[in-house]
Amino acid sequence: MASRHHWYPAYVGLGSNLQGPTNQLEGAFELLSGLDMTVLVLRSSLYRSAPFGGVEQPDFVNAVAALLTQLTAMELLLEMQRLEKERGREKGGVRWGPRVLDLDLLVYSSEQIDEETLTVPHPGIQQRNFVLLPLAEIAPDLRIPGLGRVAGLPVDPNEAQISRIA
Ligand code: ROI
Repeated sequence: MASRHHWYPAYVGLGSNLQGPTNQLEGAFELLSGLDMTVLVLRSSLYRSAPFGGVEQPDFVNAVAALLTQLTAMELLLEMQRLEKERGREKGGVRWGPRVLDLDLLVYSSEQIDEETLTVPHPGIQQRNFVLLPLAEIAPDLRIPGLGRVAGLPVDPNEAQISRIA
């Protein structure tokens, strides 16, 4: 077990397009702020975004949370998966289909992790406006291992539109 003396910055992407997406995200921020050994430091605005990935489905609401945590990346991932489940997310739904709550570990400290169940930085960060825009709102100067400074990353002009809603 890693020592519990250090606090690591971690960024989590939130998304929902079912069962009241705005309320789902509000609830998810609450759940994240209740995690053991973890502090919710910042939350972005909520953004409405057209679905990415080719499956026809309702628009998403997306946001990003900044945490400080004493959990390891893998421990944090397991906690996030527990919260998704608690919120009624079913495993084995349509790939790239709709979801009640999706929590993605985007960045964990300066770590680069490539394991079967966890890739950090999250490979979907680049050119997904629904991740980049909320992340740039709260952490423009964050340097993502392998990618560089958040505010310097290109937003994809071809990606479906996104707008700040709250
Ligand atoms: N599209 C958008 N806009 N936002 C998401 O959070 C999101 N999540 C997904 C898929 C279905 C790939 N598309 C998405 O998992």
